[in-house]
Parts: sequence; C-alpha cells; structure tokens
Amino acid sequence: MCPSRGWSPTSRFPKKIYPRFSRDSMGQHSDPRKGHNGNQLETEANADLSPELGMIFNEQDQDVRDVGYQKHAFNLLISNRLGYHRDVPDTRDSKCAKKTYPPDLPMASIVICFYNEAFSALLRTVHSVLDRTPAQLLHEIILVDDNSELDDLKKDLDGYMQENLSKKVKLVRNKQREGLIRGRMVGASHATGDVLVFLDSHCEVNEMWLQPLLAPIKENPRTVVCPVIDIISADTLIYSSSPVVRGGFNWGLHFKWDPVPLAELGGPEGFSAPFRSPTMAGGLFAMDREYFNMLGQYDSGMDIWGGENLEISFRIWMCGGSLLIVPCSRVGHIFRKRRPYGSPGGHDTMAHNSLRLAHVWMDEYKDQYFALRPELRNRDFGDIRERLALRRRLNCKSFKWYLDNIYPEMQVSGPNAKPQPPVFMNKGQKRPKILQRGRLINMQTNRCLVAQGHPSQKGGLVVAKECDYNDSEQVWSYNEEHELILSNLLCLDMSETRSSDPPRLMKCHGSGGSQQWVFGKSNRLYQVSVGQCLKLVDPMSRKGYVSMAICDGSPSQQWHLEN
Ligand code: LR7
Ligand code: MN
Repeated sequence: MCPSRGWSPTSRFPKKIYPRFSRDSMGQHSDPRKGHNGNQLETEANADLSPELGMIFNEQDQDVRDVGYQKHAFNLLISNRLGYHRDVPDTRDSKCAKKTYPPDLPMASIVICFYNEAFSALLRTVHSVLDRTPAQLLHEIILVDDNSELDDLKKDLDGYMQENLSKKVKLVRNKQREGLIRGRMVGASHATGDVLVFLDSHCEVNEMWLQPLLAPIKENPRTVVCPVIDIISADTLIYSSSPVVRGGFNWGLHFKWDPVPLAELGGPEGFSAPFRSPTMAGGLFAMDREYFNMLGQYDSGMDIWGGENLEISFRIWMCGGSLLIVPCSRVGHIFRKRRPYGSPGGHDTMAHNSLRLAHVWMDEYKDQYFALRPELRNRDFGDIRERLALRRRLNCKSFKWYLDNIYPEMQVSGPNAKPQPPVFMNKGQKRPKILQRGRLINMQTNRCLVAQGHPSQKGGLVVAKECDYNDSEQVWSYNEEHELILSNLLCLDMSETRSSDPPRLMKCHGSGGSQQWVFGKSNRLYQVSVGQCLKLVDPMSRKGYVSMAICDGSPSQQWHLEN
C-alpha cells in the first residue's frame, strides 16, 4: 500500500480546492458537459459550500456511497457528481510557469491499465489528459482493461468511447486477469509513440504536466522521470498539493517517501529543477519507449500488484540510466486507505514479486530482507533465469554500488550505522485561522452541544444539554480548515465510513475529511467525509444524544454557532 504523506509539516494545511458541482446526471455515463437538466445540486457562489458535494439526500445517494466505498475504497458519490472534467488548482512552484520547453518534444503514448476502476474516475483520468495536453504531444492514450468484472466497464465504456472520444483513445482488453505489471507490458506493446507515460486509472493531470517530463527525456533518453504526485482525497476528492519529496524504500522492500537531501536541490532553479530519486512510487512515470524495451520492460513473472516499482528503479540506476522527479510536473492520484481488490487465489503477490526482485538485483543485501521476513527464505519464486541473463547482458552494476552512490542514506543493519546527512525540511507549520467562536445551539431545543464528560477526554461523546453561559468549556471555535474545536482542546470527529457511529472528540489531525464540518443551507451541519448531517436523536430525551443522518433539513438537524 502506498504510504501516506501525512508526516510532512506542510501537508497539514494543504492548499485545497473544493470541487465545483457541475454534473447533470448521476450514475449515467453521458458526457456531463452535454446538458444541464435533472439532479443539479443547488450551489451558491460561496466556494465554501461546495464540500456539500458529498451530501446524502436520499437512500440512493447513501447506496452509491456505501457500495462505492466497498468496491473502490473512495467516495463514489462525489466522484460521480464531479463528472469527467474539472479544474484542479495549479500546485506548481511559481518558477514553473516561467519555464519554456523546446517545441520539438517527443510524442507520448499514455498507458492506463485498470482493474474494476470506477467509471467516473477512469473517465476523469482520460479527460484530464485530453483537456490538459497539447494535441501535438499526445500520440495516443491506451487503456488496458485487466479483465474487469464491472458491467459498465464493458458495453458502456465501448459506447462512451465511440460517442465521445477520438480515435486517439484505444482500448485493449486482457482475456484473463494479468495484474498491473503484465497489463502495462501489454499496453506498451501496442504503443507507437516515442515516449511511454504510465498513469494509474484514478489520476488527474495538472496544467503543463507533460512538457516538463518530455524535455529531460529528449535531452537524454536514458532518463526516466516522475511527476510530483499530488493528493486527491479518497473521502472528499479534494485535490491538494503534495510536498516535494523523493522515493526510498525500507528493508521490508516497501516503498517510502524521504525528504530531499539539500545537496540534491542545489543550483539556481532551486526547488523547481528535476532531482535524482533512488526509487519511484511506481504508477506515474515517463520513459523513452525504446529504452523501456531495451532495459527489459518489466519482470513478466511478477503478478497483480507490488514490487515492480522497486525492481524497475534498481534496474534503471544499476544498468546505466537515471531516475528523476520533476517538480514542475504535477499529477493528482486518489490515495486510498486500502486496496479494494485481491489477487486470484488470494496469493500475497507483493511477497512473490519482492522475492524475485531480491534474488535478481540485491546480491548479498537480500539478507536484510530475509532478516525481516525469515519465513520467505525458502519460498519458491519461479524461474528468474531470464532476468539474471538480462542483468548480465546489460552489464549492470552491483547493489552495493547502488546503495553507496544513489541511496547512501539507507541504513544497513550492523554495528557501524552511518550518520544521516542533512535533510531538506518543508516550511514550518501554521495554525489555521479561527473564523468564529461561540456556542453550538440546536435550534429545535435551544440546547448547547457540549462534552458528555470532560472536553479534554479523547474519544468522548458530545451531547445537547442546557446552555450554561458561564461555562467556557461549552465554547466551540470554527476555523478555516472547517474544524470544530471544543474549548480549544479537541476536534469534533467522524472517523471515516462508520456513519452509524456518533461523532466524538478527537485530537485535531488537520487533514480534513473526518474532522471537516460545513454549515450549509437551512442551518444544516454537514460532515464532509460521511456525507451526512448532525442530528439530535430525540428532542424529548434529557440525554441529548446526537447522531449522523441523511440530510433532510428537519428541525432536529438545525444548528447555529452563536457568538
Ligand atoms: O490486477 C490489477 N490490475 C490492474 O490493472 C491490479 C491493479 N490494476 C491497476 C489499477 O486499476 C490501477 O490503475 O493498476 C493500477 C495501480 O493499482 P493501485 O491503484 O491499486 O495501486 P496503488 O496506487 O495502491 O500502488 C502503487 O504501487 C503499485 C505497486 O505495484 C503500483 O506501482 C501503482 O501504480 C502505485 N501507484 C502509484 O505510484 C501512485 C502513487 C501512490 C504512491 C505512493
Ligand atoms: Mn493507485
């Protein structure tokens, strides 16, 4: 699974944009730009209201959301309502806009392999490429359906492509599930452009994303490049900027993000110049097509998911190429908390694939992996003779060379651990501005929402009780991050998808979602990540319990923050 980037100080308050509601239909796969009838949500000029994009108005909305989380592990209701075209915030450094690129860049074949992807997310990926790539650089888009089981990815997709997409967009279907590694190889084998660009099937490319990737490849075809991967929240679909970091790994052979060493960021262009990265995350990169073939594509003995990202990273560096991250190219990716699919037979393909890469590329350092995973020491990993022959044929360097020269920060266990070089840290943290302070009053009963126990108690419930205007512990602050903080201590929190649970007081995490609340129309208090509104359960009961419910605007759902 992809590590989240929550560790970065700047990602605590990401620059964000709220999706604008512009769709005419929900659930039907027509081009949303084509008409404006039906279910349009009332939007107000106030951009702060657009988090209401996830609001659940009826059972059908609830269903789309719940089934969506099960099948895709992100908020399908919002994804569908967003449609296939939207603007995203330009997250590039200001220096990027001033850069110019040669007019005769190589042409790109975009390869997107998907398995059971949400129709709207797949189409938004495709249209973002079509909308934000100059036609003369786009040779083709190749979609590879990895034998998906969802109905709409069959006839509906064919129909949509015929009606709405040019011949530049092609679709190849695998007869059996191959996994993303062989799936990408299938896509690449159909490609005829100069450069291959791989994307996951739930991405949105940003302004001027392609030129900065193609330029270093034109200069040197042995350069492989990655964009900075911006974050599209799985719960809100909000697109936010991600900190500039580089790829590493640990001895469990999991990819991780590392800060960029200061030395890599030298030069007059500073943060906007491409810099070297020991590894890539895997899903989003561009590579000269001939070089991809020459370097041995991927290991076709790897199944479904995992490990191929480290394998190709090691191979690039050890066999004479280089791997760069290009900060002026930005592509958003939906980061999910779990992978919503398994592998046929339920195999741990990550372990199988990691074993293959360890045995082919890591020399004596594979023992570092086995020290952590002793049960894998004697596990079968199939035939790797072809990959070993490839390594010899390409005359690749040792893994020790790679560690010494490309990833010296990597600690090798043993008595003489190396000291860490200085690292680049992002700008300091800032506190979100408080917009309003006051008592949170239920308008049906005039009672105040307060802590059931003490407001400092983590995990404590909130209840509607008689207001006590002398008690400062009943005062809420509402800030620009849409957090509701009681008595300056804890945040009102609805953890993720368990919308049947009541909200609780939790440590403020600053990453939106479960702690984002919006005061909407008719005094609704809407929770962004569960798509529901806060409700007083029983106005007659003295207990004052509250819960989340479908937003019907009834009196028990009306709240007001009173100064
Ligand atoms: O059997 C499958 N067949 C497929 O076609 C399984 C998956 N897929 C498709 C899938 O629909 C998606 O488009 O392959 C793509 C990647 O699968 P994800 O989105 O489930 O993977 P991920 O984003 O969780 O994982 C990251 O690591 C993977 C390791 O195998 C791949 O390299 C992914 O491309 C990679 N994603 C990224 O690098 C995006 C940034 C995330 C980070 C960090
Ligand atoms: Mn992905």
